[in-house]
This record gives sequence, structure tokens and C-alpha cells, in this order.
Amino acid sequence: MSETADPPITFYRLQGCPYCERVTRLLNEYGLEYRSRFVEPMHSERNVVKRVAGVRTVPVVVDDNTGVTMAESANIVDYLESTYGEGERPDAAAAGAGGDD
Ligand SMILES: N[C@@H](CCC(=O)N[C@@H](CS)C(=O)NCC(=O)O)C(=O)O
Repeated sequence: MSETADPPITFYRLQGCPYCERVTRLLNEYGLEYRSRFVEPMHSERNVVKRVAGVRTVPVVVDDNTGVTMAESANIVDYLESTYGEGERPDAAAAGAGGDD
């Protein structure tokens, strides 16, 4: 039998985009399955993401688990934390753990 079901989260992103990396990191931290859709580097040619989210910037996350479509990395990070996190941001936990300099 094949496992062909699409992951519930679709992540529109661009190679080398620091905002996207922030989201990637959190998705991975939370062990969430997602499908990456790499958008066109040319802003004007990003019609797919424009259609889905109303913007041409990435990152954009579409979460079929909750019916949420979201742009803006800070909002996405907040959303992932509040939806899938356990009350503590991995970044913040890491930053606060063990560093005394
Ligand atoms: N404030 C946005 C910035 C995202 C952003 O600037 N993404 C770049 C790629 S790294 C982009 O899509 N640029 C195209 C544009 O600004 O129209 C966020 O935090 O998500």
C-alpha cells in the first residue's frame, strides 16, 4: 500500500529566504509534516501564492488542519506556537537555557 496522502500543511517558500527559514525551523522543531511549494523568485510571477493568500511575499502557510491561511513570518510563528507548541517557543527556550554570557 502506498502512503500518498498530502500533509495537511502547505508551506510556500523561497530558497534562501531568511523569513522562510524561521518558519521551516519551527515546523521541524514541532515535527509537523508539510509540503513545500517553492515560489518563483520573481515577485511579479508569484500568482500561485497571490491566489492562495492574497500576497506575493513568502512565507505563507496553509494549514488544512485548522483552515488557516497565513502570511507574515512573525504571525506564522505565533500561530504555530499557539496551535502546535506546548506554551514555550523552542527559540526562546534555547536562548534562555544554559547561556550565562
Ligand atoms: N514581513 C515579511 C517579509 C517577507 C519577505 O520579505 N519575504 C521575501 C522573500 S525573503 C519576499 O517575498 N519578498 C518579495 C516582496 O517583498 O514582495 C515576513 O516577515 O514574512
